Amino acid sequence: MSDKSTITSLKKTALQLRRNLLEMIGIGKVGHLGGSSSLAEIVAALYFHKMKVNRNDPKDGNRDRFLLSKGHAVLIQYAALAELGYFPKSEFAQVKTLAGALQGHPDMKTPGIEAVTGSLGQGLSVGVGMALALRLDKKPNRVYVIMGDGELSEGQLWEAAMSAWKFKVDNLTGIVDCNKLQATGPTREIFEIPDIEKKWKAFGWNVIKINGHKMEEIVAALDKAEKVRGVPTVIIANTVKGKGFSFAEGKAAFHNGSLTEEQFKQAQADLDAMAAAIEKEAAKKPAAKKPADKKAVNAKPAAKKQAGPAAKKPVAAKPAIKKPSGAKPAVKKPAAKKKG
Ligand SMILES: Cc1ncc(C[n+]2csc(CCOP(=O)(O)OP(=O)(O)O)c2C)c(N)n1
Repeated sequence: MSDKSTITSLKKTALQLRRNLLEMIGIGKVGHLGGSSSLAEIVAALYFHKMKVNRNDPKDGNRDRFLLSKGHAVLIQYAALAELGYFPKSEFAQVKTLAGALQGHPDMKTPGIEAVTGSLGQGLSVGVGMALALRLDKKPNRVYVIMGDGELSEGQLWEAAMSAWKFKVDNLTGIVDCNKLQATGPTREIFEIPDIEKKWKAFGWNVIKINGHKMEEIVAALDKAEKVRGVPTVIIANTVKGKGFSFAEGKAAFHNGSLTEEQFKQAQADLDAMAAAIEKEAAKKPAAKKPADKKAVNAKPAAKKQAGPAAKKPVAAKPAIKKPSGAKPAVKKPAAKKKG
């Protein structure tokens, strides 16, 4: 469990990422606001809490890997990489132009970008390969792959899912940004996958379902995933496309839209309101603990029958390397450099 100050700090970081996002999108420029903002909390938790990253060296051999398979949402990754100091925020002014270092989709020329992604369905394959390579190198690092729920209709992704189970790739965590919208409309209308959880389980994965905007749930899920041995874990994060921007929430039009001056001002006001809500929540005293419900404590969980690979139970392992807790964004110790 992370303490309240860590959670508050991470919520503030997510807010800052949204502010960076807004700065990049600006007025009258086309940008992926929707699928970027649905990821703000998850990206904040990964880069500023969970992942081992080196602020002084984006290519540190002992870093964890972040792959944005839904590469069109790269603005939220740029928002985080700039906060880490991998490039100056002045780059935001020329985002998505050939003049700058920040392309419209992830490009390995940008410090902190691990792979070219954006052709949907490919990131998990890259991630499985990286995770296997880390294992061969006997490194304790993890790979995180973020996918979209619309992206799940790509066949290559399921080949990678099968191989991750087959090769027991437990140093990889998949995250599905389940915002229920694609570029042009609801995922259920364009290519419905009725029960995403069952699908991943059938492919042998350990599945954790969370609210992808609740920082406590994100951090807890990432911690749990890290401890599972023998099978890969996927976190299915229930999110809202456009989260944080009142006029864009749940609207496919802001998948890759532009903002009017009025919408830009509204967006700033929305983020100011979010900041105030975070402060208010932080100032709240913890609620008194309710006495435990005897029935619930004594109830036995119903036995589950599963067939195929899903029947394999993930095994919780000893906690991995202890991470420093605290409110500070994860300033990681520069790890010892390895040649090659
Ligand atoms: C192989 C491939 N097909 C089509 C596209 C065009 N495209 C870009 S974003 C997108 C929708 C993705 O939906 P989802 O994965 O749910 O992303 P999110 O809604 O979270 O942004 C599509 C079809 C693409 N980038 N790659």
